[in-house]
Amino acid sequence: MTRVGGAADPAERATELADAAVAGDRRALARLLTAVENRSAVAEQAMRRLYPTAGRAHLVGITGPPGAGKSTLVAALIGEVRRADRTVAVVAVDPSSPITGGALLGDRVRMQAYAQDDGVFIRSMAARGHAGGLASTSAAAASLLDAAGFDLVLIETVGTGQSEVEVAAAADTTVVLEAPEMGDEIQAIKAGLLEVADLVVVNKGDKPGAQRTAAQLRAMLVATAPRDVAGDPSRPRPKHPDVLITTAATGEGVPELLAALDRHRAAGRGDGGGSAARTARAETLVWSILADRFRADLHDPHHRATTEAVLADVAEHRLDPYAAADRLSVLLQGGRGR
Ligand SMILES: Nc1nc2c(ncn2[C@@H]2O[C@H](COP(=O)(O)OP(=O)(O)OP(=O)(O)O)[C@@H](O)[C@H]2O)c(=O)[nH]1
Ligand SMILES: [Mg+2]
Repeated sequence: MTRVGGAADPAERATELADAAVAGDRRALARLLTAVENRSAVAEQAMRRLYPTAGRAHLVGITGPPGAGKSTLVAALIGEVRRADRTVAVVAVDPSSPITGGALLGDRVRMQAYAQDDGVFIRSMAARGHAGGLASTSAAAASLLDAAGFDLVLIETVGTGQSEVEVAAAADTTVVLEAPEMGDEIQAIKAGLLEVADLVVVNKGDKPGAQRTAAQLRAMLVATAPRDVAGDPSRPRPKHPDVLITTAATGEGVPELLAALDRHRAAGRGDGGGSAARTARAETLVWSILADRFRADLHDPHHRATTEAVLADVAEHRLDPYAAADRLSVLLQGGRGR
């Protein structure tokens, strides 16, 4: 018997793993996600093979400050999705930690309930490397889970400012989670979070202040509602997110949340609004690949000495950064097509 994924050549190995993952082999799927995490050649080959078959799943980003209850809510959502006999994959992407990948660890026990359920797949991942790593890791993982046939793919990430924007780039629907009485957090979400939210959820509805927090958020959303930008396809569609209240700990409000997710999905499909999000995601994916390639080329042994000299000139103000970019792009064009 040949071991799945035993091939040495990345393309062959990716083909084996991809086909096995699509056929329902969860260990093969887990290995593909490890490859995505490591940005390995296997991940690239698997994406080449599977991306054309993806595009069916509803990709939902769930973000918000630490401790707001994202993982608890995800666990409750899994239960709700399974009761509706739909399948769900969860990827918790940790933007900071290169090792623990542990955004879901706190909920090990709750998630353990689904260990034997083939309709549920749960995975923590670390987003390594440069800016944009979170978006490209999330988007690639989501595409593979999509191709593997899950109806819903939930992407949990802790809100740290930039990360909301990045997770939004990987999702059809972005849920921003808040908890009552988070004080200064309200200011933080004002800046970045609300802009990317398709749905705002105040969790811990059992705590005092939940209604007040929801009312504050609603007022804030009205005050900052974007004006409709007609006829400019390059501008994202203005968002008018609803504010829901959930108590993830008991499941209260979770059926309503799933219904709201389904409505958002249906609306995006119906009026073509979803295609702007999909085009933005496509740009994120392709751009991160181009950026990786340029960076790799700059540090390639053929070019490293020149790159370092040019960067040193910029650092010492002997050369302006635009002139440096001109010089390096000429260099790379000469070196392309290796
Ligand atoms: N009272 C109450 N507590 C909740 C509720 N939902 C979650 N919690 C608690 O809030 C704490 C944090 O929950 P998590 O689900 O781990 O929060 P998280 O947003 O995933 O946290 P990070 O992944 O660390 O960013 C835990 O102690 C939960 O039990 C809720 O609806 N009500
Ligand atoms: Mg969590």
